[in-house]
Order: sequence, then C-alpha cells, then structure tokens
Amino acid sequence: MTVHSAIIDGKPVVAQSSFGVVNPANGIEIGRAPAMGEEDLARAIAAAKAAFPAWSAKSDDALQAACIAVTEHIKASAEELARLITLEQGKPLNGMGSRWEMGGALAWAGHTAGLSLPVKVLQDNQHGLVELHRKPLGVVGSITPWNFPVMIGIWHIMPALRTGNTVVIKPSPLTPLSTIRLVEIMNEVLPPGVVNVVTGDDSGQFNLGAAMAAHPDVKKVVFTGSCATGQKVMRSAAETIKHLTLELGGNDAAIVLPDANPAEIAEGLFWGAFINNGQTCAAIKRLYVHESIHDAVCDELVEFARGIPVGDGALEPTLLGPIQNPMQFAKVSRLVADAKARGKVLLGGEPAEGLFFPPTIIAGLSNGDPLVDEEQFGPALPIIKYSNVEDALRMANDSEFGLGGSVWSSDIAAARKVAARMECGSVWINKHAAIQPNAPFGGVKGSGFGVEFADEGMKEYTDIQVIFS
Ligand code: TXE
Repeated sequence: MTVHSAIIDGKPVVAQSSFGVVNPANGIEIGRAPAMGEEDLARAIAAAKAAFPAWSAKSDDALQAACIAVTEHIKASAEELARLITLEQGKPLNGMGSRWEMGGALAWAGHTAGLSLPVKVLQDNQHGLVELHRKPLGVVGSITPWNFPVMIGIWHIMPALRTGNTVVIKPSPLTPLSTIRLVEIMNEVLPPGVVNVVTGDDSGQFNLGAAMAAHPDVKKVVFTGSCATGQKVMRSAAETIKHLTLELGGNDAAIVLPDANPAEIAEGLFWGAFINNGQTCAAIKRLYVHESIHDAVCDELVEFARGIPVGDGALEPTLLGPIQNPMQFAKVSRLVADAKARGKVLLGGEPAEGLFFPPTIIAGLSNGDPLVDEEQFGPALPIIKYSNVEDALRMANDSEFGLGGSVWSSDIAAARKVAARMECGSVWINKHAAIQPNAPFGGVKGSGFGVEFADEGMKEYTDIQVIFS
C-alpha cells in the first residue's frame, strides 16, 4: 500500500510508522499517511519559521501574484483532488460533493488572492500622521476536520499566505491524503517552507494537534472541528498567548413561517439539512415548522428526499454517500434509535450496509430530545411543530451553539425581522449554509469565535501596528 509523504520545507517526508486511510464506501484501505511525532512537527514549524522573513517581506503585489499563481495551479488539478476527496471522505463526485467542494475551494482561493489590507490613515493633519498597518503574525498552525478537507484547508491557508504568514497544516487523520496532495501542488509554485503539512493519527501518547497548539513558534492556530477539541486547543494555546480562530460545531435551527410555500422550499430545506450527508458545520440540524403547514412541509420534504440516490460516491449518479467514519455512524445511529422511540419516522430510520445511513426525517420531536439538542452531524433531521413564532424563536435560541440559522417565508421583510432575533453568526432567508467568500462567517456562543472569509477574516491573520509621526 502506498505510503504518502508529508511535505516539510518543500520536500516529501515519511515517518517511522504510518496509518491507514480507508474509503468509507467499502472499508478498503486506499493509502497510508505518515504517523509523525514531535521531531517531525518541530522540523515543519522550523521550516515555516525559516521561510517567514522572506515571504513576509514580499510586497503586497507579489503576495497577491503568488496567491493567484497558487489558485491557478490548483485549478489544473481540481478533478484529481475531487476524486481523492471522494475516495477518502466518501462524498459523491457530483451534486454538492467533491467537485462542488473543489469549485468552492477555487472560488475562495481566487477571492482571497484578490483581497488586500492596505495601510489605513487614521489621521493626517497639523497634529501629525497616524497610520494603521497590518503585519503578519509568523507561523500559522492550521488544524482541519474530515468533512470538507480541501475547502477548509484553503480557507485556512490562503488568507494566511495572502497576509504574509507561513503555514503548517495538520489534517484530520481520517482524510489526510487530499490535504497532502493539495500542499504538494502548492509547493510546486511556492518557495520551500511557506506551506508544510504534517500528519498523525491521534492515537497513542503524542497528539500532533495538541503539540502544534502548544508550540511557542506557532503564533496563531486556526481550528475547525468539535467544541470539545476546540476547548483543548484553547487551553494548549493559552501558555503562549496565541491568536485563535475557532470554528466549532453548530446545531443550526431553521424556522418555517406560516406563509412559506411548502412545495417551493422543500428542495432548499433538504439540501440545507443533508448537504454532505449532514456532516457540515452550518447545516440545518433542527427544523421548526408552523403547525398550519407542518404536514404539507413534511410531505414535500419526504417526497423530495425519496428521489435522492445514495451510494458509492465514485459512481456518477450518486448524490449522497456514506457517513464518513464509524464514530460518526455510531453517533447518528444512537440519536436516531432514541428519536424513533419519541417521534414519528417519516423516512429512513434504519442503518443500511457498512457506513451507509439513508436520509432520515423524524417528526413529532421537541427541544429536550437528544436528536434536537445534540449536534447529530449526519443524515437525520428532526422536525419540531410550533404554534407561534415567539415559541419557535425561543426554542431555536435555546442552544449552547450559535453558528447558523435560517428563516423560510414568502414575506422577506417579516423573515428578516425574525432572522435578526436569532442568536447565531449567519442567518439565511429561504436558503441555508449558503456561505460566500465575500461575507465573514463565524460562530457565537459555543460555536467559537473569530471569523473567516472576506477582509474581516484576513485581518485575523495580522497584528495591528499603529505608526504615529
Ligand atoms: O473532531 P475533532 P472529530 C463535530 C461533529 C463530530 C465531532 C467529532 O459533531 O461528531 O465534532 O469529530 C484534531 N488538539 N465536528 O472527532 O476531534 C483532529 O486530529 C488539537 C464539527 O473528527 O474536533 C482533527 O484534525 N487538535 C466540525 C481536528 O482536531 C486535535 C467538523 C478535528 O477533530 C486534538 C468535524 C487536540 N487535543 C467534526 N485532538 C465542524 N465545525 O464542521 C484532535 N485534534
């Protein structure tokens, strides 16, 4: 079995041991990644640190040109990367799958390359000139999850590079191969050491992510993953007072107002919930529907969901693949088994073969039921009936999370008023999870802090220096 090499200082690196990466569609090992230790991590961070002075000294135009070149170079390998994502992540090539993920990755890379944080003049008068400069931080540590390995890697790496930082990325042990390949491709056009990748399997005493978050030469950690691990990152980073961006879990609520048109919104609701099999930080994870249209919305949603082909993501017609890993499969199975005893299964409800779990829709649930309160992060949607909007808002906001939310209505002005009262970082009207590179994205409450994307996201990779003259 091929052992893929990590990339440190522009060179391929293997470790003494390796770990297997499995295709979730069939359980077959598709490759191995290096199980790296403390010395490998130290080398990667040292390489990024050594590359920093020259990279950060580049002019803004030169950084921009380099980021455009990186984007163009990735574009040439988009199909290869999409196929690798499908192999290790399980998502389909088509639909909102790996080709879509690569489209997103390129859109974000291109947009970020085009941004700029010029010097801002705060004052220029007889009392003097006061300028606000944005300075890169140094080595940025990126820790990514398994749901969108390449797109989230791009979200972390590109703003760091654009602002003059260097990077060490550590992908999830479940999906390391597409990140390794991404970094390999980037290294074909970047100076050595500017972007490095290290891999480890989170087993045993040594945890690569934790060590990265504690390392004194890493000046910032950008982390996307679970709340529990985010807390650990925060603790590890405290000793060295690192900058942090934490994009943690979510339990997004969607509120369907009484004037919504069930037939018109069914498709948007379905993909808002089942995008990437529900394994998406900002997906609909609780659906609140007004009693007057509850049954019609359930019927339309189930009707739409019945037509979705589930299978091996490598087959062109597939639109939903397997759950990515056994831990997640067990979590979804547990929550669905519990919900079946409490509510009414409208669709699915029984695990299929291997890691396949059919789209599952369960009505008759309420806040307090585990499938409603916990982040299921899988293809199982709870529906909660409500009778007045105040109740719906109270239930939607009664969560430790605050990533995204949505309101569905034929009256946009009314929907905007409800949206403004939701406690979350992004609210969409008549759509969900429709993130875009020119709008900042981040969570409130337990979903983390700091934003990604747009100027606001780039600023998080800089320190402010004010020069008074
Ligand atoms: O995440 P982890 P897991 C949620 C989802 C899922 C749960 C667990 O609910 O069921 O998280 O998934 C690295 N210090 N999300 O276990 O552990 C790890 O190697 C630093 C939501 O996969 O958070 C991986 O690279 N890093 C989420 C990354 O952290 C550590 C996406 C994320 O893994 C570490 C994924 C440590 N001590 C899961 N231990 C989203 N926001 O979209 C592990 N890691």
